[in-house]
Amino acid sequence: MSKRKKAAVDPAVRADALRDQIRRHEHAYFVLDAPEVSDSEYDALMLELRALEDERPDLVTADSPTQRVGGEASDQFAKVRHRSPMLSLQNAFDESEIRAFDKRVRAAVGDQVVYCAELKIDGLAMSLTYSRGRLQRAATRGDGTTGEDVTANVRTIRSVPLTITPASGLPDLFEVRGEVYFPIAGFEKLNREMEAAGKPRFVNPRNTAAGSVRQIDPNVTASRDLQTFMYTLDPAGPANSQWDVLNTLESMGFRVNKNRRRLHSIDDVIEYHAEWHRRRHELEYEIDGMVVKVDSFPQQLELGFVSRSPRWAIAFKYAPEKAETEVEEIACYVGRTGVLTPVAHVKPVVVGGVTIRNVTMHNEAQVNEKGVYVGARVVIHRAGDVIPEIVSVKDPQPGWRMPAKCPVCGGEVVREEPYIAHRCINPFCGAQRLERLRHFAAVLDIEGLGYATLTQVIDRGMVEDPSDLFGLTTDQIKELEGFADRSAQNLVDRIAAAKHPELGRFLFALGIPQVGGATADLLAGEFGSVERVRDAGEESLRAVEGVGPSMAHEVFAYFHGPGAELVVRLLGAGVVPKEAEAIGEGPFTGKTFVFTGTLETMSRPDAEAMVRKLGGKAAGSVSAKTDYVVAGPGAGSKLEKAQKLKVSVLDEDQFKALLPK
Ligand code: 1X8
Repeated sequence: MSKRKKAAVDPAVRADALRDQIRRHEHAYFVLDAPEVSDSEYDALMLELRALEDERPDLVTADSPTQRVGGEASDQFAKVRHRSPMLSLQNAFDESEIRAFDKRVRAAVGDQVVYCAELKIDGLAMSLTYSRGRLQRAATRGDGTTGEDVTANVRTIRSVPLTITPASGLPDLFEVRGEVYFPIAGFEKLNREMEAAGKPRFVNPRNTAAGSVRQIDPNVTASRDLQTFMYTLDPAGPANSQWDVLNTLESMGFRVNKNRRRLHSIDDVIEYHAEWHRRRHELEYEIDGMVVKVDSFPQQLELGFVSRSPRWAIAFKYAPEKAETEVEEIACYVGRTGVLTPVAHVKPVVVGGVTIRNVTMHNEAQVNEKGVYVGARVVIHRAGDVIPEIVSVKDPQPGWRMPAKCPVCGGEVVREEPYIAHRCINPFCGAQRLERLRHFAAVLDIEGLGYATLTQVIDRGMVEDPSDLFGLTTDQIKELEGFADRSAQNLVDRIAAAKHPELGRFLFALGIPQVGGATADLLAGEFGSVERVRDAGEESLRAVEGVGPSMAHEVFAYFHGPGAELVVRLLGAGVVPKEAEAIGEGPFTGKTFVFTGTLETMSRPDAEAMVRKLGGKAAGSVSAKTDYVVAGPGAGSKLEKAQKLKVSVLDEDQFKALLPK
C-alpha cells in the first residue's frame, strides 16, 4: 500500500486515506482480533500520519487516530448525569433461582420466550455517547444516575471507535453501553513490570481496569491495553431484540463478545451456563456469570422494571473463585514425618462455593515470598476442586519465621539442608504419631479410624504404633466415645480385614519419608516382598527406575531405623502383605509416567494402576528417565522439573487419548 504513496498527492487527501487505513487496521486488530497487517506496517502508517499532521496542523481532526491521547490531564472528573439510569441486575446464584426467574417471565409474557445469553464480564460498566457518528462522551456508571466523565481516558482504548457510521434508523445522538476490562495476560504483564520496578502488585484485573480508567494522565490509561465489550444500544433504532442489537453494534464496529447464544428453554440456558463455567479458563478475561435477557423487545417492554432492575434480565452468577479476606493467625501443623506446614487461618470467606477458613502454604520460604503476615489482606483463589491458595497479599511483608520448637511436643525444630522444610526431630512427637497412624489407617482403607478415634486410643495408652491397632479388642473400643457394642465389633472386623494389603499399599502405609503411593508400588513391583525391600542395599534401591538417590537413602535409613522394629511387630501381629504381581505387558511397557496436580475425571491411584495394568511404570518423581508427566490443575514443582528436563507433558485429555479404546 505504501509503494504508491505521496506521488504529488494532496496532503489533505493523503491524511484522510491514512486515517481510514489506520482505523480499519485498528478495527481488525483490536475489535475483531484478526490483524490484517504487521505491527510494523501499522506503526509506519501512524508515523506517516503523525509527520503529516505535525507539518500541517490545520489537517488534524479531533477523531484522528493520532488524537486518542489528546485530552488534557485533569485531576478531577466532571460529574455527568446519564440520559437514562444505568441499571443493576438481579442475581441468580443457582439453578432454582434461574428457574424461578423463567417462571416469572412466562407468567408475564406467556410460553413463547427466547433468551439471549451473554457472558458477564468482570469489568466496569461504561457508557459511550455518540453524536453524529463521533464519540462525544465516555462516562463511568457511578451510582447509576450520575457517573464521571472519563472521555479523555476512554478515547485511548483502541477498540472504542472514535468515529462510526451509525446503523440506519439511528438518531443523531445515541448511547452504547458495555464493559471495560483488563485482559488477564496484560494484567500479568503489568504486574511483572511492577515487580521488576520494585513496586507493589495490583490485586486483580477488575480493580486495575477501574483504576486505569480513572487515571489523571491519559498516557497511563493508553499504556494499559484495556479492552471492551459492548452490549447495549439506546435507542435501539430498528432493532427488535437484544440479539439484533448485538449484531448491529458489531456491524457499526464495536467490539461485541462472540460467545453469545439465543436459547429456547431455561434448560438450555442452564446447560450453556455450565458449559462456560467449564470453559472459562479459555477466555482472556474474567467472567463472573452469564447475563440472561428476554430477547424480544416487545416482551421486555411488557415485563418492565422493578425498582432499579429490569424484570426481563438476570445475572446468573458463578460462585466467585477468588475472594479477599484477612489473615488472623499463622499456625503450624506437624505431619507424619515431622515436617511443619504453615497454615494461615483467615476470616471465613466463600470461594468457589465453599467456605474457606484455612489456607495451607508449603514452607517458611513460601510464606515470605508471598509476604504473608498476621493481619494481611489477602486474595484467596480456589479453582474447581483445587486446594485454596493465597494468590496475592495487599501490602506484602517478609519476615515470618517458623517456630524454633515443635508447637505440639516442644521438640527441636531443624531445617536439614538441602530441604526447604523445617522438621520436628522428636521421634516421639505426639502429632507425628497421630499422623502416622492416621496415614496408615487411611492408606489401608480402615474406615472409622479417623483422628477422633485414634486420639482416644493413643491417649488411653492402647496404641503406640500401627501394629497395636491389630491387638485392639471389642471391649476396649466400646469404652471409647462414639462407640457401642455393634460399632466396636465392626471396627475390629475392619482392622482385621486390613491384614492382607497389596504390598505397594503396605509400603506406602508405613509412611517412609519421600515415599508416595507410586514409589511404593515401584518398590513392590521390583522387590516383590517386604523382606526383600527391607534387606535391599542403597545401591539396589537406587537402581530402581523412578527412585532417586535421596529417596533410596530415605528407604534404606527407614528400614535400618524406626522401620526395622515396626515391620517385625506388624508381621508379628499377623499382617501379611500380598506378594506383588509383576508388571504386565502392554502398550506402556518400558514407559514411565509421573502424575502431578489434580486429575478431574479419575483419581491419581486409579490412573497409576491403569498405567501399570498397561505395562508401564508410575513413578512419584520426575527424572530424565521419565517419559511422560501428566499434569492437572495445581501442578507445581514436578511440572517445572519436567519442563526443565524437556519431558513430554500431557494434560488429562491427552493422557486419556493414549489409553486403548
Ligand atoms: C452487566 C454486564 C452485562 C453484560 C456483560 N457483562 C456485564 N458485566 C451483558 O449484558 N452482556 S449487563 C450488566 C448490567 O446490566 N448491569
